[in-house]
Amino acid sequence: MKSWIINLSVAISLACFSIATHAELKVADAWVKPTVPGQPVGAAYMKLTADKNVEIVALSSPVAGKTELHSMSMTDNIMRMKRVDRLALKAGKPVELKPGGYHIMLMALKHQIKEGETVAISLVTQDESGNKATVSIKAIATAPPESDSDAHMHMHH
Ligand SMILES: [Cu+2]
Repeated sequence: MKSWIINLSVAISLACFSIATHAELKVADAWVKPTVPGQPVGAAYMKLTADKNVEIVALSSPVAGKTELHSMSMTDNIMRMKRVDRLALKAGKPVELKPGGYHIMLMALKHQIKEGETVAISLVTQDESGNKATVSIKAIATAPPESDSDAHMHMHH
């Protein structure tokens, strides 16, 4: 019992130490759209909140040959995706990656992403003094939330 208490206090002080010295990136509601067999690309979505100004400068996932950040916009009724090299996250300001907007594109998929599967994604952030940190995310493959995506997109046509 005594050693358990000591271990706990060590863990707490380590946690405080890391908050004091590194930018923290909060990730919420990470999910991936399940794919059909043979589908070459998939997309991941999540809410990101950084505690200080950082940029996402690199991404990777073991399920994809290439992982990129994309933006999406509607021009002349056509959805266009553009690669975003660096995505800026302002301190305390949540950025939502969602269908029809920013998304993480999983390219050259190595296998089908089935509903219920957990997909690992790593983000590399860089703060204003150039310090890099890697954030590991577990995104769940699940059908898109009712309120999103296709329903909204179709309304623009
Ligand atoms: Cu894309």
